[in-house]
Amino acid sequence: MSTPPKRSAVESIKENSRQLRGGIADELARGSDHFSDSDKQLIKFHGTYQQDDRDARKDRHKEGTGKYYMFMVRCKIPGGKVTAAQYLAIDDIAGRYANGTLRITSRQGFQLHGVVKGNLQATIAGINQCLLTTLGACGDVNRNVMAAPAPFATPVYATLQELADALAAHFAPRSGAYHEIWLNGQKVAGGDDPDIEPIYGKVYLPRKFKVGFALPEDNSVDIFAQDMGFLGIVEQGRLAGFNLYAGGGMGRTHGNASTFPFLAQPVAHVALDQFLPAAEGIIKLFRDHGNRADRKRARLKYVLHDWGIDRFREVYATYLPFPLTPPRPVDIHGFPLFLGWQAQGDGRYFYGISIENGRIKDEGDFRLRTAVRVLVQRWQPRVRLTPMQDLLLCDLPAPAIADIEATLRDHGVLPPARLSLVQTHSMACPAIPTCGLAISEAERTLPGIIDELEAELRRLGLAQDKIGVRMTGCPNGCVRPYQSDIGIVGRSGDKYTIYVGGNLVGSRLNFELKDLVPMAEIVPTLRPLLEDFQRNRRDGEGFGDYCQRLGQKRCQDPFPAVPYINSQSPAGCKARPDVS
Ligand code: SRM
Ligand code: SF4
Repeated sequence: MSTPPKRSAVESIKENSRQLRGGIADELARGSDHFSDSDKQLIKFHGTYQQDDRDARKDRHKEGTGKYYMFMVRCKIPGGKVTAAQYLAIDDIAGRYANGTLRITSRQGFQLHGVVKGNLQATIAGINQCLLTTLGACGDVNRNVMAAPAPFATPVYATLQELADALAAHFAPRSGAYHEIWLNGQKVAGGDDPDIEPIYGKVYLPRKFKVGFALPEDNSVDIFAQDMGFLGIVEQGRLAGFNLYAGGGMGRTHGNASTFPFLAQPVAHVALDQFLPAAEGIIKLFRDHGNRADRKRARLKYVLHDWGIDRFREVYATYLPFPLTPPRPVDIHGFPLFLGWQAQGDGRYFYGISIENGRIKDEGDFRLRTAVRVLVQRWQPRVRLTPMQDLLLCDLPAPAIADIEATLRDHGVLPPARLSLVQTHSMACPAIPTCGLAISEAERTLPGIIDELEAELRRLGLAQDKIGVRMTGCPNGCVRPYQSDIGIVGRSGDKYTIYVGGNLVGSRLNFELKDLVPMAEIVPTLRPLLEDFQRNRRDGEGFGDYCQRLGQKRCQDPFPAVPYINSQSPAGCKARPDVS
């Protein structure tokens, strides 16, 4: 009999942690500026990462002063819903303890950066005081549950949000460690937590686990990138059930071909009242069968990939208290951003503000953070954070319309011209200076690349095309770059791998166009392909669709010789889905 592979070091840290306590409380009391290696792993389950200021590394190394340690704190916000009071509280904490910015994440959460260890407890306690939490925002547990964020007053959208809340509550870690350490044993948010983990046990999950709720016409949560996705099936204006997807994930490691991005696959159809046992079945399957030896291959996607869908379904069926029903044929076709004004359907309106790379900040004449704070104070809207790192102000009366636009304009947020479509459809991860895994820049450099791309698209008459660009500072894929029309992934310092051929709804993976492209060459590398797209696209064909039609080899040819095809779609050619 072969011996089972040795479990990874993190497994022992979890097992010996007394349900996530470890030495965190002692280390906080001791007052050094950082945590030990094992507690550094455990604090993730509490919603915080130890980082260091990477801009300061060189100088501090020269001075011999060591790293400048600081912490990222992540809030778990199911469906991206915050009240006006919560928004203002987080804004206040960002100013008081962090670097004065709020970062909307690609999973509808908030992150604060630059918190020093001495302020960590006050930051996390402050977040709980406003009835938000950081518990389980990171670590080997169910992470923030995403849901289509639009506040439409319809039973469908409302139910999606309610179910996201119920699922988040059901799979939240139940250890009392969080309350003991950060809230001095007092339970402020949340109810009675017994100090046991009925689902996770002592070693929690093999790796992180992510869930999203979407609709065929609203896949803004990118259901294909989730470990588990619920795609709503609507009958007579109400949610009747779901197609359950499993096994999506983006992360890959350069030079390790056994790691790869993978799209979630439809596994079953579940009735509305079966959604929780159905979810529990997938999570338990992952708990029991996920790889606990190699963290680089520990995600659920590798179980599904290695087994194949048939065996996955067979094993999954043994975790279900009802027979497994096959998924229904459903076409996922919409990816709305909801920027600008929209009617909610109850006589009120919501307003979507595009936040470049999710960073809410004041910088010179651009005073976005102040503008949003003023508007939230004045109109007391519910606020929703979107999977594209944008922000929706909800429940507004008609008179708010003029005031909101004037306030954004006065604070330099609304430019004289409309934001370009390529900008509003782009995202970047934080990367340098905060992310310890970044090998290249992303958030700080994407705006310049977008400026250059905008000029190119204008020149080619393509400014009205919705082309999604997603940029990350390493291959982990934190803004889901492997599904977008254009993906730009940090490779080594100022060099990137460029991918093309995805689409806005995220229903297929893109492919490599070119590796090791210096940052200054990114737009010039795309230029011939954009020119050819402009000349030879089919009716309604998006840039990613066009690249997919051409195929990787011809896209990699600097001057792809595609025969000119006139603007009539050939019979049977499906126009691009509506992605307004
Ligand atoms: Fe992520 C790790 C930021 C969404 C895949 N991610 C990290 C860390 C914590 C770096 C670290 O481990 O030290 C980054 C912190 C950077 C910083 O300075 O803030 C980080 N990830 C982010 C955020 C903030 C990106 C953003 O621009 O918004 C997103 C936070 C979401 C949230 O609120 O929970 C974020 N990360 C994602 C997504 C997208 C998604 O979930 O839809 C992915 C791809 C989907 C997936 O999980 O496969 C993603 N992050 C990763 C991975 C690769 C995991 C893997 O399976 O290989 C890592 C690395 C790891 O876990 O070892 C990672
Ligand atoms: Fe960091 Fe890489 Fe994620 Fe960007 S993609 S935040 S560089 S881990």
